[in-house]
Amino acid sequence: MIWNETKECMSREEMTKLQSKRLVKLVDYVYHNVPFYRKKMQALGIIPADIKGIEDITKLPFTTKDDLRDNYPFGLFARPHSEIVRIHASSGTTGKATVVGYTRYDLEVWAECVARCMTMAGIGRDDIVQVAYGYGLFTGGLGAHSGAEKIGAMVVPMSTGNSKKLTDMMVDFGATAIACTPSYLLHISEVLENGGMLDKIKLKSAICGAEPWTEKMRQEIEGKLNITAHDIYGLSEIMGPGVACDCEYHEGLHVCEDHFYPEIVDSKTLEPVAEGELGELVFTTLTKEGIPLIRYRTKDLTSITRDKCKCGRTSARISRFKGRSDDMLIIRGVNVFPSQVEAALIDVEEVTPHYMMIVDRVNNLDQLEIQVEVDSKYYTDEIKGIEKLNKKIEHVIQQALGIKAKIKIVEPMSLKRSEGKAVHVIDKRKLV
Ligand code: DLL
Repeated sequence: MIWNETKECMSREEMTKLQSKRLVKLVDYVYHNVPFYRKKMQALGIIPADIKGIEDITKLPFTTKDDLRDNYPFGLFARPHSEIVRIHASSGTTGKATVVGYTRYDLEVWAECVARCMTMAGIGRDDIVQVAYGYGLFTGGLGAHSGAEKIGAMVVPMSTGNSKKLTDMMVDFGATAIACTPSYLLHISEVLENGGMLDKIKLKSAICGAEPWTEKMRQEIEGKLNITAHDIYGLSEIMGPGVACDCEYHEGLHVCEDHFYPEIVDSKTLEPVAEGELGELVFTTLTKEGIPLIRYRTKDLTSITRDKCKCGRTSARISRFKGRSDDMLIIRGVNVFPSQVEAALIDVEEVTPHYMMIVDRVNNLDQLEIQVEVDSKYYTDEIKGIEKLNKKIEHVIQQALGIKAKIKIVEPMSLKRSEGKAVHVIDKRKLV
């Protein structure tokens, strides 16, 4: 099959029928192969025969990250070890890692889903793709790698760790596509710019994900590198990268919903919300063999639409992520997402989109300091008009967040660059 010439074009009715068929099979499968689900269903008084189609999904219990941790490492696996051919794990900053296992079939489905995403990003077999997500237990590297191989592209498995080598090879090999986190791509663009290499690259497309980023940041990256940048989403519990991706219209991410059934629920009541409303994304893996999950709560906040996209694809689309419910900071009673700071700073010409938020509590009052890096074009020993710039950013941030923040302008390239998922927050309130 030639991947860059196919589109997923099932009608909604056909898709619902397929999802129903797969859900019925899945429920029977987990009931008989995963004691955790059997017990959960028994506690709710449900047997597999009660689930007759996708409309019955709300009868089923939710699964959380804690359930994976409580069953660490292999307790939720549905197949014996002899059939599991790969393990990945997400590190997690707290608690035990969550471990996932793939059968050979799971790896095939994964490669196919990533191949679909790459196709959406305009990448095909004539492309040279640098994969600059980390290889290893993190799903980014090997996930993107197998999708790029599936479409027949020439894959350069860079991983992370050496930006100079990456940019040199980008030029020498004539790489036409790159897969990495958006914050890393922003850093790569700086390395290219500082090395005077921007006009030597042949890059045309990037497929970025693994962390929240704003539409403005996407456009900023496109402008800096003269490419199209696409948003790819996924999580290790469900599969890895390739669960969803945006097409050339960038109006939401198309979900591979024949394999991963999406729901959006209110994270407090756990009731489904209406189409177009913001809520927590929940996934049921419709075809996974190794570690099938039912109604897995991702904690990612988004909305969904099932309207046909301008590109012709009929698959459900989720909106760009606002962040995770557990990334949300409550500062002086106001809900704040780091992505709001990113969006606000992109409008300020004199600074870069690199920032660090430091939250502390002084005399029982929350304090927010935002360190912002001045753009090298505007940097002098004593940045000219620093007070004026400070005031300007203070104002922009207050407008965006609804609270005041202390702004600290720092020198170009002084904030730490990340090669994987960027860290934008230090919450000292949690450290005491
Ligand atoms: O980050 C898988 C991945 C790798 C996705 C490469 C895309 C590209 P985890 O380490 O398990 O897996 O982290 C999953 O990262 O629940 C989201 O909170 C966040 N995330 C992933 N992609 C996006 C995205 C990988 N495009 C967690 N936008 C998810 C916003 C994202 N957040």
